[in-house]
This record gives sequence, structure tokens and C-alpha cells, in this order.
Amino acid sequence: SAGGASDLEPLDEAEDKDLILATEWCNEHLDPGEKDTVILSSTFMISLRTGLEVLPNILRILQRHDIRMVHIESRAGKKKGRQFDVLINVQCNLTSLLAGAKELKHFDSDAVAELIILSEQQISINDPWFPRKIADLDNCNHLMTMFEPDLDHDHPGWSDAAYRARRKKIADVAFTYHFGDTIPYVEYAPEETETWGLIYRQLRELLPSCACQAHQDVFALLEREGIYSDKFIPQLEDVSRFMKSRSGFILRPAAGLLTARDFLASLAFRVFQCTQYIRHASKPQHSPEPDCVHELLGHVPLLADPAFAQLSQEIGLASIGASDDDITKLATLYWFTVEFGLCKENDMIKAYGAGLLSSFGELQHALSDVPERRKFDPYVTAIQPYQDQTYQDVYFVADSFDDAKQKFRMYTASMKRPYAIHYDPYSQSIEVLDTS
Ligand code: NLE
Ligand code: FE
Repeated sequence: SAGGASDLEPLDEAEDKDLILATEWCNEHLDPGEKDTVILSSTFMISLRTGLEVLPNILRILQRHDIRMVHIESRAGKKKGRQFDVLINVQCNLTSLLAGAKELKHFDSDAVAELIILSEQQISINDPWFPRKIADLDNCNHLMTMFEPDLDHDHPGWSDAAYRARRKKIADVAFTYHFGDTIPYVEYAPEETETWGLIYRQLRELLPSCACQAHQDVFALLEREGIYSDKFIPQLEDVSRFMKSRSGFILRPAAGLLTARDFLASLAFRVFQCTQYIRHASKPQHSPEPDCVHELLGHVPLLADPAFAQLSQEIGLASIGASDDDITKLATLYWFTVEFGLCKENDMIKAYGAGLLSSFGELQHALSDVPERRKFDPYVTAIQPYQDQTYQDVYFVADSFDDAKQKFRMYTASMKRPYAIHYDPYSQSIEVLDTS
């Protein structure tokens, strides 16, 4: 695109040399209107006077400014008085880049000695990459690092070095996994199996009165076939085979929470990104992040149900090529339906959200008098703010499962898209139908 003079706002702090350079670079390369639309790929080099314990704050700043982190590494500080240099590769628009960099520079001068923006490079214009065929999901492993026990002081596993090491070892499987590989078996330790058993028995009590019928039906089948029991943690490969035979969905191992774009794209191929480690034993009743209990007890039964599988794939297909704004809305809809949805069944309210069906604490809370319950309407639900630390205070109730599906379809049909796409189940690939 044509460069030249532009009206990008001048920065108020004259000493922010890097920000000025970044702005100048963009003045040369971008038209003024592109500062919110063109996605730039940049690297921040942050020199820390302190240790890495300030990283959670840094990551939160990036997240707040919609700065997507694609890679992070640290090394011993090169200059005197700096303990670490942290290099973070990010992708975001110019407005976010400048606002995020500015906040990073000033948020804690005891910790941040220096921040340098190493490079800016235009990577795409309104045209996000997406997987075209199922094997391309090998590239969809961009992690969100919100709840890493290594980074987050509030994480129940923070002070438990053995837990952190164990979990990292299990998660590492995901980085070397390729589509088509057998999912490696994990030999779970007795304490891990104990945590599983405790949660399993608690939930088993609650499911008949709290879970929607489809979940109960598949759950019973999984027990009948000997795949589920309170005695052992099921292996993902066995579960994946079962799902495939019921609904065509398969599992692939994930190291943790993925970005919404990557996670949703996988659903388009009927692939579910699945963690394999288990939550910390100190907090069995609720985990803020996915773990194998959540995936296996919450998600799997419904993903093995053909009608629910269809809805999940449709959410995924709607996300392909969507704008960042639409991805956020779809992720919010996913949150309040697939994760925390309630629906009516025979005049009673039942849970179909996996985040409820895997947490005996929140399942009881959701159906109690404490939270607010609203009617599911995708246009309202898609913009409802939420938090992911503890129990929700609002839930959305669909008239029925089918009703949720119909409403969701109407919603996605009204989304503006750059092109139409078609999923070909025979080649497991996405075709772009050029409509322009
Ligand atoms: N809160 C859920 C549980 O405890 O199983 C996990 C939710 C993941 C989004
Ligand atoms: Fe989940």
C-alpha cells in the first residue's frame, strides 16, 4: 500500500524513542486508516531488573491491548543490573502495539529497565491464516499463557514444583504430535488417579439430576463399554476412537489453553484440542482452566453425540477467516453455550456446558438460586463480558438444545465474511468459494 505522510497522532512522551521509531516506520508503510486493520508482527525485548515473576503482569497487559503473543523466550540479561531479557514475538495492529508498548514501559520501573521494539513487519491485511486441511492443525498450537503454574502466582500448582514438572512433561506431548499419530499413553500416578476418582464419584451423583439427557446417555455408554470408570483416567487415544465411531469427532493432545482462533478452527474439522494433565489435587471441585477431567467428563460425552457434534463443527466453520472482532464474539458464544450453557428439558433446567459438567462445585452453583439466569439470545450473549477465574454469575438458558442450534445458525448466517467456505468431509479440507 502507498506510504507517505499520515495523521498518526504524535506521542506525548518525547523520550519514547522506540515508540516514535515504530510510529515512523508505520507512517512510511501504512495508510492512516490501516492502523487498526493491518496486523503487524513485532518483537518486544524487555529487560528486567527483577526475576521472571513479573511476567504475569506483562502478559496481562498484552492481553488487555489485544496483542497476540506467538512466541516467548528469556535469557540472562545482557547489560549490568538486568537479570533477564525477555523476547516476545507478538501480532497486533499498530494502535494496540503502541498502546501496549507504552503501558509496558511505564507499568513498573523497578522491574522494567528497558523496552525495545525490535521489528515491525506487515504480515496480513484483513486476511488471517487458517488451516485448509486437517493436517494443517499441526500449526494450530498457539498457546494462551493465562494460567500456567510457572507464571501465575494464584495457580493452585504454583508452589508445588513436582506438579509443575509433571504437568510440563505431559503437556510436551502436544508439541511433537502430528495429525494421524496415535496419542501417546500417559501413565498416571496414584495421586492423579485418586483426584480423578474423587471428582468422578461426586459428579456421578449429580449427573442424573443436573445433566442434559444426551450427556447422560453417552456417559452410560462409556461406562458400559469399560472406557470410563472411577478407577482409572481414560487414555485419550481410546476415547478418541470411541468418539470417532459415534460422531466423527477426534481428539488431539493440546499443551494448554489455545488462542480462540486456533481452538475454534480445529472444531471446523471435527477435531477437539484436548489437554491430558490433571488439575492440582488441592482444588478438585473447580479448575479455572481445562484439564483432562474437564475434557473427558465435560466435553467428550456431548462431542460424541451427533447433534451436538454438528453444532460444534458449525461454530468452528463460522470462525474460519472471521475478523478478530467476530472471533471474540464466537468465543464468547462458545463460552456461554458449549462451556457454561443451560437448557430446558421437560420443564426443568439442565446443564449441557462442559465447564459445569466437569466441576461439581460450579454445577451445583449454576442450578442454585445464587446466579442470574437469562434466556439465550446469541446477539445478547455474544457481547456479555465474562471472567474465567471462578464460578460465573450469569448463565444463559436455551429453550432446548435444538433451539440453541437454530438461533446460533441465524446468528452466524448474519456474520459478515470475506468469502464463503465449504467443508469437504471426504478430503477433510476447507474449500474457499470465491464469491466476489
Ligand atoms: N471449571 C471447569 C472445571 O472445573 O472442570 C473447567 C473450565 C475450563 C474452561
Ligand atoms: Fe472446555
